[in-house]
Amino acid sequence: MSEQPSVGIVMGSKSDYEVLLAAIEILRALEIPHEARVLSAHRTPDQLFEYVAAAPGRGMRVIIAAAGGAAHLAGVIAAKTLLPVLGVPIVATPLNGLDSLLSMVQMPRGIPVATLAIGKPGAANAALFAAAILALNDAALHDRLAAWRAARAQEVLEAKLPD
Ligand code: RP5
Repeated sequence: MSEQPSVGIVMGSKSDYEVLLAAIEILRALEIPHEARVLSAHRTPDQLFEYVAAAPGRGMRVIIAAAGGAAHLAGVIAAKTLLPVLGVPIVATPLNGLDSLLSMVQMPRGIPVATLAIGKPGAANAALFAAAILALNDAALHDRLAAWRAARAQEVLEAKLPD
């Protein structure tokens, strides 16, 4: 998107991208300007700090951070910004995402990360949570979010089961 991004999606590796597509598709559907970057707390800490420091000045209002394994990305971002940070734990090791979840969710008091579910459901909900935050000050987005929710409810009501 060419517009200044309101939501920044940061993932620890390109291998996380498929999961983050669940977030990107929802941000697109809700017409929320966003961008996605690969930056790692462990592999590119200096570049990560630069990105986070520049984010508010670039119009960013929420950061979604996704990582697997020893998933310190969201916590490190939260340590460097007052923007809300939404964490998405990724399945990346034989521990099936429990490692990522616990690494993200057990933040020390004072540095919050709002941690979502492991994998694609968490990625989708991170996008919806970001939308809810932005909708507090954007009536048109609020209406798009309400319509999105209503459409999902309609899908449930219209679900056809096999005979
Ligand atoms: C984490 O390590 C990444 O977020 C990814 O989930 C995991 C594996 O990364 P790769 O080895 O696939 O680059 O930092």
